[in-house]
Amino acid sequence: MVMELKNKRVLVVGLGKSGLSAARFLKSKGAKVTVSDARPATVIAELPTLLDEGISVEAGSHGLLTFRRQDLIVVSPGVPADVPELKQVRAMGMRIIGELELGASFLEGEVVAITGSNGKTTTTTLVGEILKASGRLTLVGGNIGTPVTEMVAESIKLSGHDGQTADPSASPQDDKSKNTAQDDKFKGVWSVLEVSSFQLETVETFKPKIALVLNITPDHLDRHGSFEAYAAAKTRITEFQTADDFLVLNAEDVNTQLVAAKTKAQIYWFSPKRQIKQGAFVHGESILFTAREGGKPEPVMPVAEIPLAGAHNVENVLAAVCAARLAGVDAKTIRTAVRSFKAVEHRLEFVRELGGVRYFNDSKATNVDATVKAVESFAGGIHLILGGKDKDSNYAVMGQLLRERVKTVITIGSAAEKIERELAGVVKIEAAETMQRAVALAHEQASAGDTVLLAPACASFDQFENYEHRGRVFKELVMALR
Ligand code: UMA
Repeated sequence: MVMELKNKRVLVVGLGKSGLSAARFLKSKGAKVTVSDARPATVIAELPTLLDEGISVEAGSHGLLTFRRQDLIVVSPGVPADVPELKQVRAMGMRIIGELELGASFLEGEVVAITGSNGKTTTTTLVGEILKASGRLTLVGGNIGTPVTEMVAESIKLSGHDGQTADPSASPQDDKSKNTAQDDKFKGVWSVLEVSSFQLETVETFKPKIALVLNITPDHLDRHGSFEAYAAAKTRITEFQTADDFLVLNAEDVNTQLVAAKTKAQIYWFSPKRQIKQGAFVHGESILFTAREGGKPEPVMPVAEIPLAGAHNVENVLAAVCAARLAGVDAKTIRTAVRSFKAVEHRLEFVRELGGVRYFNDSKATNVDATVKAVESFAGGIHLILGGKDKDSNYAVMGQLLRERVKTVITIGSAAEKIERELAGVVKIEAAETMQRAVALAHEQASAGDTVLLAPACASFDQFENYEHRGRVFKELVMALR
């Protein structure tokens, strides 16, 4: 259902990437737009341009009066639900949605939505690559970096529509028949969206054709308050799905199994360990897919052809295989696209080899589980850079694994002291404070055959703009080593 926005008073809260895109999108739909950002006006570079565009800006703090005057509020993902002004207007019955909800309700075509504590970006990129390789008109965005409201215009253009939302009950097969007069390969527009718990918290109709929950392990506990609340936010990916939709879940992750109880969608499972009745799994050396319970498994590709390091990437590929088969892509195209897939920047990205030491950048490992997966990707001899901004995480749970595989932990950032306390006696620890010192220390300590791994288990915001910035700084320092 298309949201009527013309002449509506809409407030956008937060003026980062999402807020900026949402504000411009709303303006283009004829809304009277105000944005409110807690940062002072002097540091908001876009402020003069926004004013020129006819968008009002409140900066420095959020004003209750501004919030009360609206017909609709659109929040950026990074704005917590318990901001006092939001709490007050919510209690008054004000409609509050997120940028994902706003953008997705205007997207043309079908949506594949991917969430999980780890692997989201790799799987989103991979599904996007497979759909593109199959000839489908494919857009990729969401938490991965492109706000959904920024994708809307392109989805409308690609669909050849005039901006009217397509029949939401149409299946991919219907799309195919609708377009037979055009290029045979045309099967409608597909938007592949990485979606975070922050974005899912504020959905009210979001209904992906295919939803994937890769895994649910502790993350963002500082924002959600508890693991249960975090898992509940992730579960909302399937809340509005119906029996015509598909939900892909990890058979080896007990927390995604709980999502199964909450869905009306058709469930497909994936597992690297056991045969699955409906979904994708590893059998011997191969990945197989079973389209329906009782059906014959079809071979998709040998596991050895996956060009990404780490057992977790086998799971990501299995999830992508499910999504792609459900979108109607044949096994041969999937195999070719996976084989030519390159590791995504900052996800277990190989940087260089120097003196027999291999350097890997996994700056996207912003929680403990991601770090565990990164460490598990190497047999031993690891010099691990840990630290950054803590998210109420428990680092002690890594103790056994680090004892087995890590030679030195090198700490950086504001979480360093907590990490050192929780891992004391487990493994040799060196305090470096800065990334520059950490890379120098790692270089000093590592010998031929070792691995230096940045997989910090923390957010980056104490010392860097974001995890990409942290990863780039690490890579530059590594490339400068002689
Ligand atoms: N702000 C307020 N009031 C508040 C809190 C924040 O005004 O109470 C303002 C800040 O001053 C700032 C703005 O809000 O100006 C930031 O908004 P934001 O944090 O939502 O950041 P965006 O730039 O809009 O980026 C968001 C996602 N960020 C977060 O979820 C924190 C990006 O995901 C996403 O790529 C982008 O939208 C486009 O969709 C990043 C992320 O870290 C990569 N995601 C988390 C993760 O992957 O773990 C969930």
